[in-house]
Amino acid sequence: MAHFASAYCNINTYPVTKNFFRITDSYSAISLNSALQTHRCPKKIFESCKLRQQKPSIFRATATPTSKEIEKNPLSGSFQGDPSSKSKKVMIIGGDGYCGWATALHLSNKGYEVAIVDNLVRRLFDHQLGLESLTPITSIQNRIQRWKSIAGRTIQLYIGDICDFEFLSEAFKSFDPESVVHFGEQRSAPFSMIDRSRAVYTQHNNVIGTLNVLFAIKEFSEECHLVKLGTMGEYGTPNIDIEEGYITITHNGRTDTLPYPKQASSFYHLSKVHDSHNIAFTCKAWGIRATDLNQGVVYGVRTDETEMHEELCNRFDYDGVFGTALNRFCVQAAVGHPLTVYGKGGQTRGYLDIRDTVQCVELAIANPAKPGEFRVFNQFTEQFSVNDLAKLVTNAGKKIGLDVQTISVPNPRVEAEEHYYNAKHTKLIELGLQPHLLSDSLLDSVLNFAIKFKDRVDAAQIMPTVSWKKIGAKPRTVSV
Ligand code: NAD
Ligand code: USQ
Repeated sequence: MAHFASAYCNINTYPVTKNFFRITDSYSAISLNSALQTHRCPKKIFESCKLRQQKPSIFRATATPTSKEIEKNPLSGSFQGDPSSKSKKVMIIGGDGYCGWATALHLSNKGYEVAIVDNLVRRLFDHQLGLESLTPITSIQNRIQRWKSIAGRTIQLYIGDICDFEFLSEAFKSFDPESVVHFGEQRSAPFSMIDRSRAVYTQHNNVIGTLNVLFAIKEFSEECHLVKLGTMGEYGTPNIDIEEGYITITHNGRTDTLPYPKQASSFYHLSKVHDSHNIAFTCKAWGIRATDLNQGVVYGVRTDETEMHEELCNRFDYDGVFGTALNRFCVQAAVGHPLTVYGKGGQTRGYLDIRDTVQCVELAIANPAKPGEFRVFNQFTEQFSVNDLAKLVTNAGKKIGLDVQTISVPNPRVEAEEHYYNAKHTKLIELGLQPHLLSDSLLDSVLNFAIKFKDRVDAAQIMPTVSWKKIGAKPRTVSV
């Protein structure tokens, strides 16, 4: 089955175009070149995407630096390596993305041997849709070189698509990971609801990519622990407490512990449900060891490592397709745009600071699942409704002199706007997670960060443009 993404240009502002290309696998992105050239794709992305037409591309930096190299480095004092974990090899799929980049640096700083696997498709989506991170981000190659010059640590880089099993096999055989952290998916619910082609792309990319990772573990690294990023959205908003992965049910006098019911509410969230089922099945059938991290909505941008140099800066999305609630609200407050509460604003979700994302992943790796075990952790630290977030940002904004307004936007999604929500999240705390809770000072710092980059904000990207109900089979090429 071919998987593809439409390259129709910006759904908001670009003119209608007939350009369309398929991203099938690494070898057949023939019209990709012309599409990228037409839209003046930055050279780095263009070159990276061209690589998809070639045989698996494996970029490797030099070996881990010697202690002498680390000593010479002015920042080597910040290296927090733990000798017992130094030999641990961790492959980070999706390591050029928001959660993946922060995690790659964090684990490298902690002494893990890290390899990033990424096809850079996220940079391409931005280009196609005319979006840009609030923060300027440099190429993955520059990021890795900068990290080496600062921390003296090598991160290996494998550029390619995990839906291409030949590429993934080469990466596995060459790096031989002990843990794989899988962030490498199309992760935006609105993106998956733009049109049929984006829905198909999302489910193909995510489900087949994960299936390939499972096969690669079975074939090449049977002992390897899979740490897979799932989502709290798999559970939906049931009218009972949400457990961590499993629920014990007594029915007609018999009792069993079963996977917690899933009620996802976008084609993206549904792809995660299917991933979870495939992983659970292969744990049972092949003895794979896996941890599904059902993560809530992530906010913030700074981690200890990304702060070390501007070229290590993480991406920060604020647009209506990839931007998530709290990050969007901080940027909206910074530029004087009213906070966009969808519908009644009672939608409640779990949230966590990106510094806790990296901690949780580290804890999951350091305490692996047993062979055959399919573990599920709910990865968030606090619950908020959208109205709660709007109030918090309004108050924090006032303290730094911002006049923050809120508007109720007709909800572009189909979701409960007032509902019960109480999700358990104790397993990562039991493993040692020390949460960074959303305090005034933290909100101040995210707001000030947004203010620092406010000249880069494209106000036309703030309002939502993707409607769950209006999704159609027809390729979406223009704004609604
Ligand atoms: P992101 O879009 O910033 O990063 C994803 C990365 O994966 C990108 O660099 C992209 O190029 C890469 N990728 C996608 N498909 C690939 C493929 N087929 N082969 C190789 N690389 C591929 O997303 P993120 O915000 O960092 O999210 C990472 C993971 O965490 C996702 O699985 C997402 O579902 C999950 N998650 C994110 C959040 C959040 O708030 N950001 C919350 C819960 C769960
Ligand atoms: N929302 C608003 N206004 C906005 C943006 C969002 O009211 O301007 C509302 C949405 O309607 C939704 C809630 O805020 O009810 C969360 O939306 P979001 O865009 O912050 O997050 P979501 O689409 O759920 O997706 C994000 C990530 C995804 C991850 C998910 C975790 O993009 O990868 O899986 O958070 S969770 O929400 O727990 O499923």
